[in-house]
Amino acid sequence: MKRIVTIQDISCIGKCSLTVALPILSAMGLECAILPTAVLSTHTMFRGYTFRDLTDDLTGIAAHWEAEGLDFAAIYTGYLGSARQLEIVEDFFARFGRSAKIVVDPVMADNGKLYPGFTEEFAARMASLCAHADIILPNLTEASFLLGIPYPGDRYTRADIEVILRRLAALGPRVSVLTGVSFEPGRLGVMAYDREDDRFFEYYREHLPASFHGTGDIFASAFTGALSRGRSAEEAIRVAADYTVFCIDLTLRDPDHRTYGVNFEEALPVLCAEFAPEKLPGGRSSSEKLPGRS
Ligand code: PXL
Repeated sequence: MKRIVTIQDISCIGKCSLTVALPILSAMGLECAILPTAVLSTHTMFRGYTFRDLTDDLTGIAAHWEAEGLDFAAIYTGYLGSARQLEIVEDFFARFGRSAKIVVDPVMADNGKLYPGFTEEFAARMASLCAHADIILPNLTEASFLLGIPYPGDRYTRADIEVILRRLAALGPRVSVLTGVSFEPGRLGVMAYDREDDRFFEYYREHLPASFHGTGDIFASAFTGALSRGRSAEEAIRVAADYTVFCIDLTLRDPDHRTYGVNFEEALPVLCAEFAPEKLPGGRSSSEKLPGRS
């Protein structure tokens, strides 16, 4: 089994960051180590959240793992809370990045605005972190802050998006995956650019009439999982977009749904099935009942 590590916060309530990454990556058949950057009572869209900064623990944890000779097939970073944490993560890439695919989700903004606590200076530092990544996964707002350009809102053409993707590629990553792109009413999706192959690819689904926190983390987790299980970046985008849309759809079907995050839990069996072993012990197929159940 491959081991990967994800570096982001624990929002105790909120269905985002580590509380979605860990279950999703486990369901996809990956050992998922975690490097928690902070513990918050909720994600930052609630008012009055608590915040325990774990910056001082990160280097010691990394040094212990290095002393143990541990390595990772992939390193996946999400929400990082300060410029100091970006520096520590850069050091982590230097220690463990040689044999690992590095996926950076530059979590910091959405809908044209930075999340609470983030600054344009932080965004510029995040752009430097992206230089070390194999793949980056910004939404359109984050891409604008990374590049220091105005957020285009919904007034853009395919040519504009191609320019943005080429400029993201110039930061350094091989593949830039831009989420939340729409060229047609009712359709929303992802457009990506592979710098080495000089190739664009894209995938769109129906635009469901709601927006929830944590869906970017769900997409990034499922994407990193699919990539780590051997799928190409293009296939991983499909897996991740289909799973994310399924989670949103399930959520909207429940009139009593939570407002702070989506129902990714009841959608997990879809991912489990997609990545199930061909044969279970005793020659059972993965669709059969567990041993011992009648
Ligand atoms: O979903 C991204 C995210 C992760 N972690 C924290 C957040 C957010 C988005 O608001 O507040 C703490």
